[in-house]
Amino acid sequence: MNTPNQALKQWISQAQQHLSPDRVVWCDGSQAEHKAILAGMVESKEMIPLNKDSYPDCYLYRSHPDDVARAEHLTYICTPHKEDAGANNNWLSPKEGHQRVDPLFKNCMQGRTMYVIPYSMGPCDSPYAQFGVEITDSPYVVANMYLMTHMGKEALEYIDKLDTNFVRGLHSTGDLSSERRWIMHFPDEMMIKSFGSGYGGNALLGKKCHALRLASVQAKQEGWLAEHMLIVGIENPQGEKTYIAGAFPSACGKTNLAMLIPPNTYKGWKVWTVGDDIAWLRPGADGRLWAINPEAGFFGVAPGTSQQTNPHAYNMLHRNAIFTNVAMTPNKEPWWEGKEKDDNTTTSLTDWKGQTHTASSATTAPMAHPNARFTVSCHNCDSFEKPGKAYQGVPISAILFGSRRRSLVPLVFEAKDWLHGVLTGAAMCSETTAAATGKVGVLRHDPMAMKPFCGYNFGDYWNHWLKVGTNLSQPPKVFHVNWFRQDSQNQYMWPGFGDNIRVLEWILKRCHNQVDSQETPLGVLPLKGDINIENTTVTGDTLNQLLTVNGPAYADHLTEVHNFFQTFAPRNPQALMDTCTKMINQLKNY
Ligand code: SAT
Ligand code: MN
Repeated sequence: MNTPNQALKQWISQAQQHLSPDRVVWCDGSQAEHKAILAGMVESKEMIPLNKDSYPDCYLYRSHPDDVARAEHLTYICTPHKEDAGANNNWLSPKEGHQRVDPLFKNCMQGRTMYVIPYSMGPCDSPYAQFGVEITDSPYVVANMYLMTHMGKEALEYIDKLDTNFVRGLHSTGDLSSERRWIMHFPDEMMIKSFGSGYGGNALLGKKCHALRLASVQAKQEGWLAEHMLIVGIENPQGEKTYIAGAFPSACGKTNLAMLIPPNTYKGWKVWTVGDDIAWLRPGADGRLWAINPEAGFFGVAPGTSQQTNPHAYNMLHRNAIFTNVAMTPNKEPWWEGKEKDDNTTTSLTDWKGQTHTASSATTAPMAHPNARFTVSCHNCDSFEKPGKAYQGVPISAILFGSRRRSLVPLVFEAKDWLHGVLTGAAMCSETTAAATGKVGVLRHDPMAMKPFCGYNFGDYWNHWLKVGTNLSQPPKVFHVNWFRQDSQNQYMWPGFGDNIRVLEWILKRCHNQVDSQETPLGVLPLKGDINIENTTVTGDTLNQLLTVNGPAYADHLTEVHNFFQTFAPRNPQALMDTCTKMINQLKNY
């Protein structure tokens, strides 16, 4: 393929010289190309075709066993000044960043194919689309980018006219050694260099690297926000749609919330899926915040996904899907923990590493990796709201911040105003999940669910959030939710999934000024009886517990949060510190 874009031409030719691939393939993004890539991987035994009848055009991919999640400790932001990356990021100077990875890339594609993937984040004709080109030697990446982005010929036509204004992403799986694995971001150069991992978040460079880490820096400069958020439209029985965006850490239910199906008693309610992972939010001329989903597919966590927990997701996985690190049944169907209700199948399964288990080799280890994933196009999803021509996005009425907290944090509360909302997001702590390498279940600070994804100093980030809000005449209301509270028997106290509509219903009523509430020092809480628990197993007593604010314990938590904010001094906003201090004092005696 040819391009009149001199900057692109030059970069590709430099890359080719440095990487020494056997051949270069420009991806056109056609279905025929996608099929051919998959067929090639079947031939080389990198992909296993799944059951043709029950899972047509579905494939299983098994990654290297040490390459199953994002590697946050190997992910760097390379800026001239360390303070611009902030204590929330690993930092190297751009010079050191390049020096660390460039030698690894030298001749790394000898004997391999170098794929050139032009892509757009957001529909190409959207005024908010951003373009990039990823170079990779991984056909798995090509196949996933086909599902996750708008890639190929059309994107290239836009890039042809862009001069240098596109992101350059260089990726090679290398030898997959975790000793030689780096994910480097160069915001000033709009460049990413990722070496040594084939895993989604590390290798599909349009996703976390471009659409969050680099885009967050660009958004700060241009007055918008690039966030780790789902976007949904909730339609009530009167046919009115209200859009909300929700920030939750990885593997905390964004996909489930984005595809929620209300219980039977919620007749006439419907949820439309706009996005499940990333939102680009811009102030509109009307003073509201407008959001687009820059992605074209879903890269979701498979374990736990079932006909009960997420019917839309479950249904969309039965055709044109790529499964990564799931288990497989003898008739070549994908399998994971929690797929079928009460299914305890562990024998005769082939686990995610390719080991087939018999009764005698039964093990308690999970058959699917806890971070096993599916990749599908958005168009597979029945509840997907298709973007229109020259797409400008949807107006956001509420922002949810959600963390995974077994104790302390109530089911829902509303922030008193934008400043308090920013504090609520910045104060988020959540238990770690299998989406990143490291221990699971450890409580850590995860402001706005952006700890792994904010491409610059959190202090500057919070200032930017405050600024964006003050420029909105109709800012979204901000809420905090926690679906994950547990009782003394470690049982979940809230049913979650489809029943979360009960909390969303209250949130919507708050957005439309249809329900009263009670003010507490933590925030605005529902009045007793305003969260509908009819036809659930939740008792009034449990709901009371879920909506109780433990003042002194919360004050302790916020004292720790205050210390955390302090680590971003002098860039942490004073207004945030003051509000936090005020809340601590009020909560102590509440
Ligand atoms: O692996 S990804 O980063 O793409 C998904 C996630 O962890 O949020
Ligand atoms: Mn995510």
